[in-house]
Parts: sequence; C-alpha cells; structure tokens
Amino acid sequence: MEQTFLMVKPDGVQRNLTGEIVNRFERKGFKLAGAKLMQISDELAKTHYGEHEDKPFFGELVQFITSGPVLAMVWEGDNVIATARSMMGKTNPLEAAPGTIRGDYGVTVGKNIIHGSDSPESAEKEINLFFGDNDIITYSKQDSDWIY
Ligand code: DAT
Ligand code: MG
Repeated sequence: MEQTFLMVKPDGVQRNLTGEIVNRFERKGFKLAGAKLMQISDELAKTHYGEHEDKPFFGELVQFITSGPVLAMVWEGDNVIATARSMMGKTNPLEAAPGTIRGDYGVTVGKNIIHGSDSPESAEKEINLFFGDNDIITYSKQDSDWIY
C-alpha cells in the first residue's frame, strides 16, 4: 500500500497541534506506520529541502525547520500521498481552503505547520531520509475492513 512522509513542523509542535494533526489522518482512515519526535540537523534540513536551495527563502526555511523539534511520520493508505496534500491545503495558508490543516491553523507561508511529500518519488526519498527500515512497522488494523 502507498506510503507518504508527513512532518509536523516546529510551529505545529510548539502550538500544540500534533495531536490534532495525527487525529485528522487517523480519523480519515490512514494508518500510522512510523513516527519520531526529532531535532533536524542543518545537514538533514538542507538535504530534505535541496530542491529549494536556489530560492531566496532557503536560508530562512532551513533555520525554521531546525528551530525546534518536529514530529516525523510515515502514513499508509490508498492514494495517501495526494490525499494528504489535499488535507494539508495549499502552501500559502492564505490560499489554503478552510477545513484544511494550513487553512484552519496557518497565517504565513513560512510557518505553515506541516510538510507532506508531493509525489511517489519524493515520498520514497523522504521516508528513506528520515527513517530506517526498522523504524517502519508493518501491521494490520481491525478497522481496515470498514475502510476498504
Ligand atoms: P510545500 O511545503 O507545500 O510542498 P514547497 O515545497 O513549495 O511547498 O516549499 C517548501 C516550504 O518552503 C513551504 O512549506 C514553506 C516554504 N516556502 C515556500 N514558498 C515560500 C515563499 N515564497 N516564502 C517563504 N517560504 C516559502
Ligand atoms: Mg514541497
């Protein structure tokens, strides 16, 4: 089944939104396959956001994502990559629809609460960057027959 990498950013952790965010994906019907609270190093931040290294906001982005603990997670389910992106809302919270995480809780593009992989390629890359094979749990849940 498809997996994606989701991360509650430092602002989400500080603002006590981790429970709310986990709750949304759990209640949607997705399955948590891995999670860890971690402090991202400068090196990991630069690798993770490597596609943005030429952007004017890159320095600010790296500084922000390393400014406090994040909750890194792997979530699993049918079409979880695209569905999680739509549950997150647009990058700029001002454009994110109400009902989405960024639309409900964010105000600025710099502090937009959550990261989510944007394609199968980035999901694979990001999961491998943040998690080892032993950190990801394969298990069955009793609700799956009521979701699929
Ligand atoms: P997303 O996080 O929706 O995948 P992205 O990959 O384009 O968005 O950018 C990564 C992060 O960089 C984004 O979550 C917030 C920050 N960012 C993007 N555009 C920005 C901008 N114009 N000014 C400041 N920060 C920005
Ligand atoms: Mg992105």
